[in-house]
Amino acid sequence: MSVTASPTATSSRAAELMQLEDQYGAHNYHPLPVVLSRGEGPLLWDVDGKQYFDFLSAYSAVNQGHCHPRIIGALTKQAQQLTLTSRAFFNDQLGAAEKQLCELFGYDKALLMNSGAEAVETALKLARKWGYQEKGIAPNMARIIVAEHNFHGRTTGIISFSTDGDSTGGFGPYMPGYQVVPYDDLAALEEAVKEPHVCAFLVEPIQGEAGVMVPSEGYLKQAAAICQAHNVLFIADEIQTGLCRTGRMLACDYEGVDPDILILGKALSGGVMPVSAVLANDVIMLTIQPGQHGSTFGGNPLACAVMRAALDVLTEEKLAEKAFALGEIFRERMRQVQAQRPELVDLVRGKGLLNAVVINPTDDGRTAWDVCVTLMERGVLAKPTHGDIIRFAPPLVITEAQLQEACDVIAEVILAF
Ligand code: IF1
Repeated sequence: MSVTASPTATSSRAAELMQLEDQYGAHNYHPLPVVLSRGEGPLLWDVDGKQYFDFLSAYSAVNQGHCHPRIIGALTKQAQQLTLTSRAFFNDQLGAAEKQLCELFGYDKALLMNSGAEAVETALKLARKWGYQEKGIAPNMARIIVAEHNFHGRTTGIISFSTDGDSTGGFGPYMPGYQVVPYDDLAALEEAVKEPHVCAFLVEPIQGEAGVMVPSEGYLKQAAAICQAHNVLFIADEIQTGLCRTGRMLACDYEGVDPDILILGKALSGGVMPVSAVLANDVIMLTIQPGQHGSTFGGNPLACAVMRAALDVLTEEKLAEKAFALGEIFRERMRQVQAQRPELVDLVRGKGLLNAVVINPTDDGRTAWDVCVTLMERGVLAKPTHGDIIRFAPPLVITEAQLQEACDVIAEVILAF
Protein backbone atom coordinates (compact mmCIF):
# COMPACT_ATOMS: atom_id res chain seq x y z
CA MET A 1 0.00 0.00 0.00
CA SER A 2 1.32 3.44 -0.81
CA VAL A 3 0.68 5.72 2.10
CA THR A 4 0.07 9.01 0.40
CA ALA A 5 1.40 12.09 2.14
CA SER A 6 -1.50 14.14 0.90
CA PRO A 7 -2.85 16.59 3.49
CA THR A 8 -6.31 15.85 4.76
CA ALA A 9 -8.59 17.70 2.46
CA THR A 10 -11.84 17.04 4.25
CA SER A 11 -14.30 16.61 1.39
CA SER A 12 -17.70 18.22 1.50
CA ARG A 13 -19.17 14.72 1.93
CA ALA A 14 -17.01 14.09 4.97
CA ALA A 15 -17.76 17.52 6.39
CA GLU A 16 -21.47 16.95 5.84
CA LEU A 17 -21.37 13.63 7.68
CA MET A 18 -19.38 15.07 10.59
CA GLN A 19 -21.88 17.90 10.82
CA LEU A 20 -24.76 15.40 11.01
CA GLU A 21 -23.15 13.67 13.99
CA ASP A 22 -22.48 17.03 15.59
CA GLN A 23 -26.04 18.21 15.16
CA TYR A 24 -27.99 15.03 15.87
CA GLY A 25 -25.61 12.93 18.00
CA ALA A 26 -24.66 13.14 21.65
CA HIS A 27 -21.28 14.74 22.17
CA ASN A 28 -19.87 11.93 24.30
CA TYR A 29 -16.84 11.47 22.06
CA HIS A 30 -14.27 13.72 20.40
CA PRO A 31 -13.38 11.74 17.27
CA LEU A 32 -10.43 12.43 14.99
CA PRO A 33 -11.74 14.27 11.88
CA VAL A 34 -11.93 11.20 9.60
CA VAL A 35 -15.13 9.63 8.24
CA LEU A 36 -14.72 5.93 7.59
CA SER A 37 -16.87 3.91 5.23
CA ARG A 38 -15.13 0.56 4.57
CA GLY A 39 -12.81 -1.82 6.36
CA GLU A 40 -10.94 -4.96 5.35
CA GLY A 41 -8.35 -6.70 7.50
CA PRO A 42 -6.02 -4.03 8.96
CA LEU A 43 -7.19 -1.43 6.46
CA LEU A 44 -9.84 1.27 6.54
CA TRP A 45 -11.03 3.65 3.84
CA ASP A 46 -12.70 7.01 4.38
CA VAL A 47 -15.62 8.40 2.34
CA ASP A 48 -13.13 9.93 -0.11
CA GLY A 49 -11.48 6.60 -0.75
CA LYS A 50 -8.31 7.38 1.21
CA GLN A 51 -6.74 4.28 2.77
CA TYR A 52 -5.54 3.98 6.36
CA PHE A 53 -3.86 1.45 8.61
CA ASP A 54 -6.15 0.93 11.60
CA PHE A 55 -3.97 1.13 14.75
CA LEU A 56 -6.86 1.23 17.21
CA SER A 57 -8.90 -1.84 16.15
CA ALA A 58 -11.97 -0.32 17.81
CA TYR A 59 -10.16 -0.60 21.16
CA SER A 60 -9.17 -4.22 20.45
CA ALA A 61 -12.58 -5.39 19.23
CA VAL A 62 -11.31 -6.04 15.69
CA ASN A 63 -8.40 -8.40 16.46
CA GLN A 64 -9.44 -10.64 13.55
CA GLY A 65 -9.39 -7.72 11.10
CA HIS A 66 -12.28 -5.72 9.65
CA CYS A 67 -15.07 -7.74 8.03
CA HIS A 68 -13.26 -11.09 8.28
CA PRO A 69 -14.86 -13.30 5.59
CA ARG A 70 -15.23 -16.29 7.92
CA ILE A 71 -17.08 -14.21 10.50
CA ILE A 72 -19.18 -12.28 8.00
CA GLY A 73 -20.08 -15.61 6.38
CA ALA A 74 -21.31 -16.98 9.71
CA LEU A 75 -23.22 -13.74 10.34
CA THR A 76 -25.01 -13.69 6.98
CA LYS A 77 -25.83 -17.41 7.08
CA GLN A 78 -27.35 -17.27 10.56
CA ALA A 79 -29.02 -13.92 9.91
CA GLN A 80 -31.17 -15.59 7.26
CA GLN A 81 -32.16 -18.41 9.59
CA LEU A 82 -32.78 -17.20 13.16
CA THR A 83 -31.44 -14.13 14.95
CA LEU A 84 -33.19 -14.02 18.33
CA THR A 85 -35.43 -16.31 20.41
CA SER A 86 -34.76 -14.86 23.90
CA ARG A 87 -33.77 -17.36 26.57
CA ALA A 88 -37.44 -18.16 27.19
CA PHE A 89 -36.77 -21.00 24.77
CA PHE A 90 -33.77 -23.08 23.72
CA ASN A 91 -32.09 -22.51 20.36
CA ASP A 92 -29.75 -24.63 18.25
CA GLN A 93 -26.73 -22.29 18.51
CA LEU A 94 -26.27 -21.47 22.22
CA GLY A 95 -25.28 -24.85 23.69
CA ALA A 96 -22.55 -25.48 21.10
CA ALA A 97 -21.26 -21.94 21.56
CA GLU A 98 -21.13 -22.31 25.34
CA LYS A 99 -19.35 -25.66 24.93
CA GLN A 100 -16.75 -24.13 22.63
CA LEU A 101 -16.08 -21.32 25.12
CA CYS A 102 -15.85 -23.67 28.12
CA GLU A 103 -13.51 -26.09 26.34
CA LEU A 104 -11.29 -23.34 24.94
CA PHE A 105 -10.84 -21.58 28.30
CA GLY A 106 -11.28 -24.50 30.70
CA TYR A 107 -14.39 -23.65 32.71
CA ASP A 108 -17.57 -25.53 33.65
CA LYS A 109 -19.97 -22.88 32.37
CA ALA A 110 -20.42 -19.66 30.36
CA LEU A 111 -22.97 -16.86 30.66
CA LEU A 112 -23.35 -14.84 27.45
CA MET A 113 -24.16 -11.14 27.50
CA ASN A 114 -23.78 -8.31 24.97
CA SER A 115 -21.55 -5.39 25.99
CA GLY A 116 -18.42 -5.64 28.05
CA ALA A 117 -19.95 -3.58 30.83
CA GLU A 118 -22.84 -6.01 31.06
CA ALA A 119 -20.39 -8.89 31.42
CA VAL A 120 -18.49 -7.00 34.15
CA GLU A 121 -21.76 -6.32 35.99
CA THR A 122 -22.61 -10.02 35.64
CA ALA A 123 -19.24 -10.99 37.14
CA LEU A 124 -19.76 -8.59 40.06
CA LYS A 125 -23.21 -10.07 40.76
CA LEU A 126 -21.80 -13.62 40.60
CA ALA A 127 -18.99 -12.69 43.01
CA ARG A 128 -21.43 -11.20 45.50
CA LYS A 129 -23.82 -14.16 45.24
CA TRP A 130 -20.91 -16.55 45.79
CA GLY A 131 -19.76 -14.41 48.73
CA TYR A 132 -23.14 -14.74 50.45
CA GLN A 133 -23.94 -18.35 49.58
CA GLU A 134 -20.48 -19.96 49.66
CA LYS A 135 -18.27 -17.71 51.78
CA GLY A 136 -21.01 -16.87 54.28
CA ILE A 137 -20.67 -13.09 54.08
CA ALA A 138 -23.50 -11.32 55.93
CA PRO A 139 -26.31 -10.05 53.64
CA ASN A 140 -25.49 -6.81 51.75
CA MET A 141 -22.00 -6.67 53.31
CA ALA A 142 -19.97 -8.06 50.37
CA ARG A 143 -17.01 -5.93 49.28
CA ILE A 144 -15.04 -6.09 46.05
CA ILE A 145 -11.47 -4.86 45.66
CA VAL A 146 -10.55 -3.00 42.47
CA ALA A 147 -7.35 -1.38 41.17
CA GLU A 148 -6.64 2.32 40.96
CA HIS A 149 -6.87 3.66 37.35
CA ASN A 150 -9.20 0.81 36.43
CA PHE A 151 -11.52 0.87 33.43
CA HIS A 152 -14.33 -1.67 33.38
CA GLY A 153 -17.16 0.16 31.63
CA ARG A 154 -19.54 3.09 31.91
CA THR A 155 -22.58 1.91 33.93
CA THR A 156 -23.40 3.76 37.16
CA GLY A 157 -22.42 0.62 39.08
CA ILE A 158 -19.03 0.28 37.40
CA ILE A 159 -18.09 3.97 37.52
CA SER A 160 -18.82 3.78 41.27
CA PHE A 161 -15.36 2.25 41.65
CA SER A 162 -13.58 4.20 38.90
CA THR A 163 -10.80 6.57 39.95
CA ASP A 164 -11.08 8.63 36.74
CA GLY A 165 -12.80 11.96 37.21
CA ASP A 166 -14.16 12.07 33.68
CA SER A 167 -15.82 8.66 34.11
CA THR A 168 -17.34 9.42 37.52
CA GLY A 169 -17.84 13.19 37.85
CA GLY A 170 -21.46 14.29 38.02
CA PHE A 171 -22.95 10.81 37.96
CA GLY A 172 -23.45 10.22 41.71
CA PRO A 173 -24.69 8.81 44.00
CA TYR A 174 -22.39 5.84 43.73
CA MET A 175 -22.76 2.14 44.48
CA PRO A 176 -21.13 1.20 47.83
CA GLY A 177 -19.18 -2.00 48.50
CA TYR A 178 -15.93 -1.35 46.66
CA GLN A 179 -12.39 -0.62 47.81
CA VAL A 180 -9.61 0.74 45.59
CA VAL A 181 -6.02 -0.44 45.98
CA PRO A 182 -2.99 0.72 43.95
CA TYR A 183 -2.40 -1.35 40.79
CA ASP A 184 0.65 -3.64 40.85
CA ASP A 185 0.87 -3.39 44.67
CA LEU A 186 0.70 -6.83 46.28
CA ALA A 187 1.10 -5.60 49.86
CA ALA A 188 -1.90 -3.29 49.49
CA LEU A 189 -3.95 -6.09 47.98
CA GLU A 190 -3.00 -8.54 50.74
CA GLU A 191 -3.98 -5.99 53.37
CA ALA A 192 -7.34 -5.37 51.68
CA VAL A 193 -8.37 -9.01 51.17
CA LYS A 194 -7.93 -9.78 54.87
CA GLU A 195 -11.22 -7.98 55.49
CA PRO A 196 -13.73 -10.87 55.98
CA HIS A 197 -16.46 -9.27 53.85
CA VAL A 198 -14.27 -9.24 50.75
CA CYS A 199 -15.60 -11.62 48.10
CA ALA A 200 -13.49 -10.71 45.06
CA PHE A 201 -10.65 -8.76 43.43
CA LEU A 202 -11.45 -7.41 39.94
CA VAL A 203 -8.43 -6.47 37.81
CA GLU A 204 -7.27 -5.90 34.22
CA PRO A 205 -4.15 -8.01 33.47
CA ILE A 206 -2.85 -4.90 31.63
CA GLN A 207 -4.65 -1.60 32.20
CA GLY A 208 -5.61 -0.51 28.70
CA GLU A 209 -7.33 2.83 29.20
CA ALA A 210 -4.86 3.86 31.87
CA GLY A 211 -2.31 3.81 29.09
CA VAL A 212 -1.29 0.17 28.57
CA MET A 213 0.06 -0.16 32.11
CA VAL A 214 1.90 -3.50 32.26
CA PRO A 215 2.27 -4.71 35.86
CA SER A 216 5.48 -6.20 37.30
CA GLU A 217 6.40 -9.72 36.28
CA GLY A 218 4.60 -12.09 38.65
CA TYR A 219 2.00 -9.61 39.85
CA LEU A 220 -0.97 -11.51 38.43
CA LYS A 221 0.24 -14.88 39.75
CA GLN A 222 0.94 -13.55 43.23
CA ALA A 223 -2.28 -11.57 43.32
CA ALA A 224 -4.22 -14.71 42.40
CA ALA A 225 -2.38 -16.64 45.13
CA ILE A 226 -3.15 -13.96 47.71
CA CYS A 227 -6.82 -14.11 46.74
CA GLN A 228 -6.86 -17.91 46.98
CA ALA A 229 -5.20 -17.77 50.40
CA HIS A 230 -7.97 -15.52 51.67
CA ASN A 231 -10.91 -17.26 49.96
CA VAL A 232 -11.42 -14.27 47.64
CA LEU A 233 -12.35 -14.70 43.96
CA PHE A 234 -9.80 -13.49 41.37
CA ILE A 235 -11.73 -11.87 38.51
CA ALA A 236 -9.80 -11.06 35.31
CA ASP A 237 -11.29 -8.48 32.98
CA GLU A 238 -9.76 -9.64 29.67
CA ILE A 239 -12.23 -7.68 27.55
CA GLN A 240 -9.39 -5.67 26.02
CA THR A 241 -6.32 -7.83 26.78
CA GLY A 242 -7.86 -11.18 25.89
CA LEU A 243 -8.36 -13.08 22.65
CA CYS A 244 -4.75 -12.99 21.39
CA ARG A 245 -4.24 -9.21 21.67
CA THR A 246 -1.23 -9.41 24.01
CA GLY A 247 0.48 -12.36 22.31
CA ARG A 248 -1.26 -15.15 24.24
CA MET A 249 -4.88 -16.31 24.13
CA LEU A 250 -5.30 -14.50 27.47
CA ALA A 251 -2.91 -12.04 29.12
CA CYS A 252 -3.27 -14.20 32.24
CA ASP A 253 -1.63 -17.05 30.31
CA TYR A 254 1.77 -15.31 30.57
CA GLU A 255 1.75 -16.17 34.27
CA GLY A 256 -0.30 -19.37 34.16
CA VAL A 257 -3.12 -17.72 36.10
CA ASP A 258 -6.60 -19.27 35.87
CA PRO A 259 -9.05 -16.61 37.06
CA ASP A 260 -12.01 -17.76 39.15
CA ILE A 261 -14.15 -15.60 36.89
CA LEU A 262 -13.02 -14.69 33.35
CA ILE A 263 -14.65 -11.78 31.50
CA LEU A 264 -14.47 -11.53 27.68
CA GLY A 265 -15.91 -9.13 25.14
CA LYS A 266 -14.90 -6.96 22.15
CA ALA A 267 -13.04 -9.37 19.80
CA LEU A 268 -15.29 -12.20 20.98
CA SER A 269 -17.30 -11.25 17.87
CA GLY A 270 -14.39 -9.96 15.77
CA GLY A 271 -15.96 -6.51 15.93
CA VAL A 272 -19.09 -7.63 14.08
CA MET A 273 -21.63 -7.17 16.89
CA PRO A 274 -21.69 -6.87 20.69
CA VAL A 275 -20.94 -10.23 22.29
CA SER A 276 -19.54 -10.70 25.79
CA ALA A 277 -19.17 -13.65 28.12
CA VAL A 278 -18.48 -14.56 31.73
CA LEU A 279 -16.83 -17.94 32.43
CA ALA A 280 -16.70 -19.67 35.81
CA ASN A 281 -16.94 -23.10 37.41
CA ASP A 282 -20.19 -24.49 38.80
CA VAL A 283 -19.56 -23.50 42.44
CA ILE A 284 -19.68 -19.86 41.30
CA MET A 285 -21.87 -19.91 38.18
CA LEU A 286 -24.71 -21.91 39.78
CA THR A 287 -25.19 -19.36 42.56
CA ILE A 288 -27.41 -17.61 40.00
CA GLN A 289 -30.65 -19.47 39.41
CA PRO A 290 -33.48 -18.92 36.88
CA GLY A 291 -35.02 -15.46 37.09
CA GLN A 292 -32.03 -13.92 38.91
CA HIS A 293 -30.13 -12.54 35.91
CA GLY A 294 -30.54 -12.20 32.15
CA SER A 295 -30.69 -10.06 29.03
CA THR A 296 -32.98 -9.98 26.00
CA PHE A 297 -30.15 -10.48 23.51
CA GLY A 298 -27.78 -12.44 25.76
CA GLY A 299 -26.78 -15.65 23.99
CA ASN A 300 -28.82 -14.96 20.86
CA PRO A 301 -28.32 -17.38 17.94
CA LEU A 302 -26.76 -14.71 15.72
CA ALA A 303 -24.21 -13.75 18.38
CA CYS A 304 -23.42 -17.41 19.00
CA ALA A 305 -22.77 -18.16 15.32
CA VAL A 306 -20.60 -15.05 15.00
CA MET A 307 -18.67 -15.81 18.21
CA ARG A 308 -17.92 -19.39 17.16
CA ALA A 309 -16.43 -18.19 13.86
CA ALA A 310 -14.52 -15.39 15.62
CA LEU A 311 -12.95 -17.89 18.04
CA ASP A 312 -12.10 -20.27 15.18
CA VAL A 313 -10.28 -17.46 13.36
CA LEU A 314 -8.19 -16.67 16.46
CA THR A 315 -7.01 -20.28 16.83
CA GLU A 316 -6.78 -21.38 13.20
CA GLU A 317 -4.90 -18.25 12.08
CA LYS A 318 -2.63 -18.48 15.17
CA LEU A 319 -3.24 -14.82 15.94
CA ALA A 320 -1.67 -15.02 19.42
CA GLU A 321 1.65 -16.16 17.96
CA LYS A 322 1.42 -13.46 15.30
CA ALA A 323 0.68 -10.76 17.86
CA PHE A 324 3.62 -11.89 19.97
CA ALA A 325 6.10 -11.80 17.07
CA LEU A 326 4.82 -8.58 15.52
CA GLY A 327 4.70 -6.89 18.92
CA GLU A 328 8.44 -7.50 19.38
CA ILE A 329 9.08 -5.86 16.00
CA PHE A 330 6.82 -2.91 16.76
CA ARG A 331 8.37 -2.13 20.15
CA GLU A 332 11.89 -2.43 18.70
CA ARG A 333 10.99 0.05 15.95
CA MET A 334 9.50 2.46 18.51
CA ARG A 335 12.53 2.13 20.79
CA GLN A 336 14.74 3.14 17.85
CA VAL A 337 12.58 6.28 17.52
CA GLN A 338 12.81 6.88 21.26
CA ALA A 339 16.62 6.64 21.08
CA GLN A 340 16.64 9.42 18.46
CA ARG A 341 14.10 11.65 20.25
CA PRO A 342 14.38 10.84 23.98
CA GLU A 343 13.06 14.29 24.93
CA LEU A 344 9.85 13.62 22.95
CA VAL A 345 9.26 9.88 23.32
CA ASP A 346 9.08 9.23 27.04
CA LEU A 347 8.23 5.57 27.07
CA VAL A 348 7.35 2.58 24.93
CA ARG A 349 5.46 -0.27 26.63
CA GLY A 350 3.12 -3.13 25.93
CA LYS A 351 2.72 -6.82 25.21
CA GLY A 352 1.92 -8.41 21.88
CA LEU A 353 0.08 -5.88 19.73
CA LEU A 354 -1.26 -3.85 22.66
CA ASN A 355 1.30 -1.07 22.90
CA ALA A 356 1.55 2.56 23.90
CA VAL A 357 4.04 5.35 23.21
CA VAL A 358 4.13 8.22 25.69
CA ILE A 359 4.73 11.57 23.95
CA ASN A 360 5.93 14.53 26.01
CA PRO A 361 4.27 17.83 25.05
CA THR A 362 6.58 20.05 22.99
CA ASP A 363 7.68 23.51 24.15
CA ASP A 364 5.13 25.08 21.81
CA GLY A 365 2.35 22.99 23.39
CA ARG A 366 1.84 20.35 20.75
CA THR A 367 0.67 17.02 22.21
CA ALA A 368 -0.02 13.40 21.36
CA TRP A 369 -3.29 14.54 19.76
CA ASP A 370 -1.33 16.56 17.19
CA VAL A 371 0.83 13.51 16.47
CA CYS A 372 -2.34 11.51 15.86
CA VAL A 373 -3.74 14.16 13.50
CA THR A 374 -0.52 14.06 11.47
CA LEU A 375 -0.54 10.26 11.54
CA MET A 376 -4.11 10.39 10.21
CA GLU A 377 -2.98 12.63 7.36
CA ARG A 378 -0.24 10.10 6.63
CA GLY A 379 -2.63 7.15 6.61
CA VAL A 380 -2.28 5.68 10.11
CA LEU A 381 -5.20 5.90 12.56
CA ALA A 382 -4.41 5.92 16.28
CA LYS A 383 -5.90 7.79 19.22
CA PRO A 384 -4.32 9.28 22.33
CA THR A 385 -5.52 8.47 25.81
CA HIS A 386 -5.03 10.64 28.88
CA GLY A 387 -3.44 13.37 26.80
CA ASP A 388 0.08 12.08 26.28
CA ILE A 389 -0.26 8.37 25.60
CA ILE A 390 -0.82 7.02 22.09
CA ARG A 391 -2.17 3.48 22.05
CA PHE A 392 -1.06 1.47 18.99
CA ALA A 393 -3.15 -1.66 18.52
CA PRO A 394 -3.58 -2.82 14.91
CA PRO A 395 -5.71 -5.83 13.98
CA LEU A 396 -3.67 -8.99 14.62
CA VAL A 397 -4.01 -9.99 10.95
CA ILE A 398 -1.66 -7.19 9.86
CA THR A 399 1.29 -8.60 7.90
CA GLU A 400 4.88 -7.93 8.89
CA ALA A 401 5.35 -5.88 5.72
CA GLN A 402 2.29 -3.77 6.53
CA LEU A 403 3.47 -3.34 10.12
CA GLN A 404 6.89 -2.18 8.92
CA GLU A 405 5.28 0.23 6.48
CA ALA A 406 3.10 1.70 9.22
CA CYS A 407 6.14 1.91 11.52
CA ASP A 408 7.97 3.84 8.80
CA VAL A 409 5.16 6.41 8.85
CA ILE A 410 4.93 6.52 12.66
CA ALA A 411 8.70 6.97 12.93
CA GLU A 412 8.78 9.69 10.26
CA VAL A 413 5.93 11.58 11.92
CA ILE A 414 7.36 11.41 15.43
CA LEU A 415 10.93 12.21 14.34
CA ALA A 416 9.68 15.20 12.36
CA PHE A 417 7.42 16.31 15.24
C1 IF1 B 1 -15.58 3.93 25.85
C2 IF1 B 1 -11.81 3.02 27.18
C3 IF1 B 1 -10.69 1.13 26.14
C4 IF1 B 1 -12.63 -2.22 28.59
C5 IF1 B 1 -12.38 -3.12 29.67
C6 IF1 B 1 -14.69 -3.34 30.08
C7 IF1 B 1 -15.00 -2.47 29.04
C8 IF1 B 1 -13.95 -1.89 28.27
C9 IF1 B 1 -10.95 -3.48 30.04
C10 IF1 B 1 -16.46 -2.17 28.75
C11 IF1 B 1 -14.28 -0.95 27.17
C12 IF1 B 1 -13.85 0.70 25.58
C13 IF1 B 1 -15.08 1.51 25.94
C14 IF1 B 1 -15.00 2.76 25.11
C15 IF1 B 1 -13.53 2.99 24.78
C16 IF1 B 1 -12.82 1.73 25.17
C17 IF1 B 1 -11.77 1.92 26.19
F1 IF1 B 1 -11.07 3.99 26.65
F2 IF1 B 1 -13.03 3.40 27.43
F3 IF1 B 1 -11.26 2.57 28.30
F4 IF1 B 1 -10.64 0.18 25.32
F5 IF1 B 1 -9.67 1.33 26.91
N1 IF1 B 1 -13.40 -3.64 30.38
N2 IF1 B 1 -13.42 -0.19 26.64
O1 IF1 B 1 -11.58 -1.68 27.89
O2 IF1 B 1 -16.83 -2.80 27.51
O3 IF1 B 1 -19.17 -1.96 27.58
O4 IF1 B 1 -17.51 -0.86 26.09
O5 IF1 B 1 -18.26 -3.18 25.56
O6 IF1 B 1 -16.44 3.71 26.72
O7 IF1 B 1 -15.15 5.07 25.57
P1 IF1 B 1 -18.01 -2.15 26.65
